Amino acid sequence: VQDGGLCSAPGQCASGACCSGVCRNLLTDLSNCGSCGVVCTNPNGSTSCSAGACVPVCFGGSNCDANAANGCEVGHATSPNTCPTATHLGNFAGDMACGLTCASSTTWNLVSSQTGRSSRWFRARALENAGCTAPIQQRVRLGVPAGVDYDLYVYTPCGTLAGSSNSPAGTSESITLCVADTFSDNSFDYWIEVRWFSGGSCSNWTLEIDAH
Ligand SMILES: [Ca+2]
Ligand SMILES: [Ca+2]
Ligand SMILES: [Ca+2]
Repeated sequence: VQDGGLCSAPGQCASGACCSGVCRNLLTDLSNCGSCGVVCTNPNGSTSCSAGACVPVCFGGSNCDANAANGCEVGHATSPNTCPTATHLGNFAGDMACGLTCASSTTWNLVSSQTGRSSRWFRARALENAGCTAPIQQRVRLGVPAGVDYDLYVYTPCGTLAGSSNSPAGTSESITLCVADTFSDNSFDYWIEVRWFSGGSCSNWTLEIDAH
């Protein structure tokens, strides 16, 4: 019996195997690759069955579980949320000068740290706490593993770009936000986009927010 023909036992097939009553070529069949029932899939790229093994090609994802049959199961390109549904990380002090004596506070304090392997949205609020005349600042940094290119964008508010950082693959990104002090409350909200650009990695990016 030739491939695609009905069979009732493995020995009946001219080549390949008898899978669920049909002769299949286990060397090339995407739905029976290597053995009956092994399906080659890839949610982030393409795949093929070659010499009885699934061969995924990643695009916007990575194969991190050593299972070629499910392809590049970690997706980098697709974000689980959007600017309006960004994850709120908190309210953080932004005054460059703090306290009763208005001492300078030019050092940065790490106030939030996040990790991930896909594009992602966050938001936070920079607070003006001191009456001193000093800019309100916040710094956003993105650590990027080798082999993948993520870029960093900040918006105030959604849809209005306030800053971007677009370094090559494997290179960290950084954006400093600075608002001049006036007599009114200069606290401000900002939205952060971690956006995959190219490449892939099974290691996490690390997003860090520095405040004063
Ligand atoms: Ca996999
Ligand atoms: Ca980049
Ligand atoms: Ca003010």
